[in-house]
Amino acid sequence: MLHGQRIFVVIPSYNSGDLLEAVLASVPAFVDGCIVVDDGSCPETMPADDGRTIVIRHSRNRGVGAAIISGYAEAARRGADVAAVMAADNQMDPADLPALLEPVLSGQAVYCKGDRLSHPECRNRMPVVRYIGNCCLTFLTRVVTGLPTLMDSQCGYTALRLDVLPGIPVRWLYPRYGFPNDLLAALAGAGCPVAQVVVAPVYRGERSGIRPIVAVLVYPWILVRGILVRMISRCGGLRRAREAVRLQRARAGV
Ligand SMILES: Nc1nc2c(ncn2[C@@H]2O[C@H](COP(=O)(O)OP(=O)(O)O)[C@@H](O)[C@H]2O)c(=O)[nH]1
Ligand SMILES: [Mg+2]
Repeated sequence: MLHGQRIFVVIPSYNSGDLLEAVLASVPAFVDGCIVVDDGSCPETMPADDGRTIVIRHSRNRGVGAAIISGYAEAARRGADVAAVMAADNQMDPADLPALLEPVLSGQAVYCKGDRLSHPECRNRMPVVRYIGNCCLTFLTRVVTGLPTLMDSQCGYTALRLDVLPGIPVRWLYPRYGFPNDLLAALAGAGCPVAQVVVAPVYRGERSGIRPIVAVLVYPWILVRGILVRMISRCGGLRRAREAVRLQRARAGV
């Protein structure tokens, strides 16, 4: 609990090995539940369900975006108000979690995302190809979403108010690595306020599942799709999402 609200962490996991254990151990004590979504990994040791950790499984690999959606749904079922997403490869610093949650808990935003690009150490820590790719995708995602000050569109460290989910066209969201871009497009389309806070870029030689050639070929398609997602979100989910935002702001007195 933080500020009287129930906080869950969703951890999408695919062949994460020992790193997952380190992530779970690092999740701060104020977090009420951790939902690990195992996505058809090769047989590996998964943590046992306990008081705080819940493991759900997809029988086949459906992608990181689909896993996050499953995690959100499970967290909402268990009464969470806000769900943060942390990767299973220990690349998200738990010390940044309170700052990431703050705009959502205070009612300033429905969604808050991390921004590694504005961190003073980013250029030293982030591999140069990732840095350049991220800057290009951030620029294009600004165009697609209409969020002119957006930074680090590729950051997966996020916090979302779960009561906006019914207003978002969830089944249209891209289920794999372009998910954060698509979710931003959907939230922008629904008029939901988005915040961002600077978080630490963590690179300790982890292997990314994103292959550069696939990214170059697939991301343009995902971004074009994002325009459609934004339009669908604007038309379909607008009323319910706006109502949720209004209620939340009224509750927080903003
Ligand atoms: N559930 C699920 N998680 C995935 C999948 N692909 C990646 N992930 C998780 O998403 C997180 C980030 O993936 P990664 O490949 O490291 O991306 P990067 O850090 O942005 O380069 C990690 O926690 C992975 O375990 C997937 O297909 N399913
Ligand atoms: Mg990674």
